[in-house]
Amino acid sequence: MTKKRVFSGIQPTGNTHLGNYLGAIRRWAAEQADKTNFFCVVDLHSLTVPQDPAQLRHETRSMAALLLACGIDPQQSTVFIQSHVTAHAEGCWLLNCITPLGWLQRMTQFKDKSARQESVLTGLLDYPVLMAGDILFYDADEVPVGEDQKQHVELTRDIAQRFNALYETEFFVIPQPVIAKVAARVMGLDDPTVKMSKSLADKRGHAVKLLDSPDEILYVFKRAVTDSGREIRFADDPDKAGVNNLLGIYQAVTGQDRAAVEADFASARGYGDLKVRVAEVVIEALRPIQARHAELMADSGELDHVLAAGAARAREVSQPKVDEMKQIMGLVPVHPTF
Ligand code: ATP
Ligand code: LTN
Repeated sequence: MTKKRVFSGIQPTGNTHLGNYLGAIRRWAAEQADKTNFFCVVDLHSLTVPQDPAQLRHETRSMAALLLACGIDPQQSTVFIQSHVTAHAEGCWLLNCITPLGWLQRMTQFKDKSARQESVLTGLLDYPVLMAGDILFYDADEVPVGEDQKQHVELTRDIAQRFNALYETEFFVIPQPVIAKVAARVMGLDDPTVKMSKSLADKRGHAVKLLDSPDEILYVFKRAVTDSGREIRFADDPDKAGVNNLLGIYQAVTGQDRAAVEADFASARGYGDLKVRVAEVVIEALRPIQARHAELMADSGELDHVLAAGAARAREVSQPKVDEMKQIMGLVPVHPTF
């Protein structure tokens, strides 16, 4: 049986938070063994909003180190930096030329992010086309992402189907989004009605960042917004969004089912206890990740080697796909003898 192909990406914009870990990275690591995996630090996507060059360079390496620290194994998965593989930018242009503008203008993330910017860059609008290329140039069957990226994967399917229809081919594999059942949408601790987000994580109290100190994690959880009640159980009630979010984090970290989680808190004395207990399990889960991250960042050799090998493997897969796509679209290939 051929293995399923998996592609996913994460932006190196710093502030990697618990939502990114529980909704994405941890699952990539947990499910890598039986699949052919490509995990990409999508630095080109980060350029769609203004970045400080030195910081972007640092965050890109730090993000790659974090993927390894979270258990992604370079023996089982190809880990690479998007800009190291030119097929992504080259192929994105080709996809741009078959993607209707209206499809991009409708994207929720574009509407949200552009509303927050004074000046909106063209790249921000084009962001989902670059992402479609990431997925399609690897013939990915599955794209494990958080709930917020589902629309982009659906757009990827539309772009692939449009290409296949226009050129009467089955060239592109039509990928499926794979969304977690637990922690698909970790909410902000300061406001449980918005998703925990890197772009809001500079505000203290919004997110638990994977590299935060134990003291900071405890501080942020202790200040988490809840409600005026005392009952600690999952509830289908928007007023309970804060408690649901804390219980959901606890559930995802401990791997228990809902009933076991509620039983753990049966004798708790109010929300104060809940917050401290959630903080404790998160601190313990992040401790080994932080230690391994520090080790990888202190000695760049291992990381550089993994990333160079990852880029070489990623090129082997994606460049022939983009070259074939150019031919299908009518571009003249370089003559092989010159
Ligand atoms: P931003 O909100 O600034 O766009 P982000 O927090 O969504 O950034 P990304 O790098 O875009 O971070 O996302 C990496 C992965 O984490 C994606 O698969 C995304 O779906 C997932 N993810 C992001 N936020 C959450 C969240 N709050 N809960 C669960 N998964 C999330
Ligand atoms: N847009 C995604 C990151 C991303 C991605 C991808 C995810 C870029 N390319 C390809 C899955 C597959 C995000 O913001 N989380």
